Amino acid sequence: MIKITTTKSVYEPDKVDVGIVHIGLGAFHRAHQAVYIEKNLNRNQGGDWGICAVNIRSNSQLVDQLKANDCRYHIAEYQDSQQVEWREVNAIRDALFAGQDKEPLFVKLVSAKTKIVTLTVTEKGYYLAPADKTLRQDDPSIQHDIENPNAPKTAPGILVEALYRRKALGLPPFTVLSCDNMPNNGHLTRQAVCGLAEHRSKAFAQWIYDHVAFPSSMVDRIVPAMSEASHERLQRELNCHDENAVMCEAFSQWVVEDNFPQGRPDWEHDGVQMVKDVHPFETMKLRLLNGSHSLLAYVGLAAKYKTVAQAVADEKFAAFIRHYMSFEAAPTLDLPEEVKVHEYIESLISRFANDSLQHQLSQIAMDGSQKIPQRWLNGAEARFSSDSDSVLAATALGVAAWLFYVRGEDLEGNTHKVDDPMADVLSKLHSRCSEPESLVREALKLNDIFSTKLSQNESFSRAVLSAYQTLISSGVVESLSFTDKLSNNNTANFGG
Ligand code: CS2
Repeated sequence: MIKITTTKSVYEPDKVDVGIVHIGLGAFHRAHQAVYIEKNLNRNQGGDWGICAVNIRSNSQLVDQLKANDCRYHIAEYQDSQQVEWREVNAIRDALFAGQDKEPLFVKLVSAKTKIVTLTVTEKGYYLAPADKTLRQDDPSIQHDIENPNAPKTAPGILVEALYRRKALGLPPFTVLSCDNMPNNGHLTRQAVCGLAEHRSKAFAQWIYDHVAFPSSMVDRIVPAMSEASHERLQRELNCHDENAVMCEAFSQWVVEDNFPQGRPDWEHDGVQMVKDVHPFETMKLRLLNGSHSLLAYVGLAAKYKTVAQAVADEKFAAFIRHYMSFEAAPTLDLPEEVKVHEYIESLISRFANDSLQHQLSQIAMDGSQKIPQRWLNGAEARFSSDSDSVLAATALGVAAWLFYVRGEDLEGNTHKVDDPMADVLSKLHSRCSEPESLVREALKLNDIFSTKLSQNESFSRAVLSAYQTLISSGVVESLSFTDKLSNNNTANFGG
């Protein structure tokens, strides 16, 4: 029998003021940030830090559904298939769909009560070139925002216009907190916002630079997209009839740079780690957790696995990501003092094994061009800078499997959709280069993804080519066999 613990909201939702506007109302926001705010409001019996959650592009249906229920919903936090915490959440006090008409959103953003704007718009929502993280001025949506600054479409454009209006009204700026999986996400958000603001005037961009705080944060909780199957499961196991419910793992972590000039919730009492420097936490999580996720996604899909739990249940895959984390990624990290990397790695493997989550590999495989630089390539580059002859077989296999995945067709001729802003470029690459040699050579020249340093590294190119050839000619099992050989040699040298 499954053990269910129930946690209720204990404050009066009507007594909560909205101090945070959140852009990107998806499952992750509802199961992560909103839960921290819920704990805060529960502990303080309400307060000024309720959330107005907004979608700017898609999913107006979720906004309507939430509003129909006074924005109250539930989270099912699965420790494993036997234990779940069922939590009521009232932290989202208002929801908005700002599709064509952004004015109601600007009313919120320009309110004196709004002190913080948080973002989960995914990597591509910042419009930064994946490899060098400069604003993609030539992107049609950014072009639109440059030409129509008062009616922007993108998140950076919305922030620029809102800050412009606040400045004109003599209101202090809000703090902008990115909650997306990017290294230095605060700095990158500022880069996108200031890069766009420069088109209004250099002086305004400088004002943002000088007066707006963009703290960085590391977010962590595995929250698969909700599917019909997960809703049915919640109905069956928890008798849940909440169409806005979200299911996730029990683990949750949020590390936030403590830089909020307009004030912030007293989050440190709700399990949020408020720190001076988030960078060591971000790179650790991105390269170890997300890096392994992406490896499991591309190599796992090539092996016909569907979920993360299925893939890590295969010993060869567990050995593969253990090898990647221990010998390829961990040595590149400047770890937070309190972290014992060996324990962190093992805890990730057991989190991945949580089979209640049904976390689809195809979900993780989305937007690879935007993800792999910070997950695999920055670490690889760091390794090559300190030792140009490094052997990064797992990373090379990841790149090869990604390259194979973006072909959109497996070896048996079954097709799948490649959901990626660079899908067209990648598909044309495959049509142009039918031979592995030219394909790998041309792929590594995509400097939106691969830095020149990496693409010019001979041993890396050779490793990717050899991994690609093995993958397509001998299959996944043979591709993974290198971990047996290498781990035996390496175990003795790894201190953990
Ligand atoms: C995943 C992440 O979809 C993905 O790319 O790697 O969403 C991952 O589940 C979270 O970052 C975990 O904190």
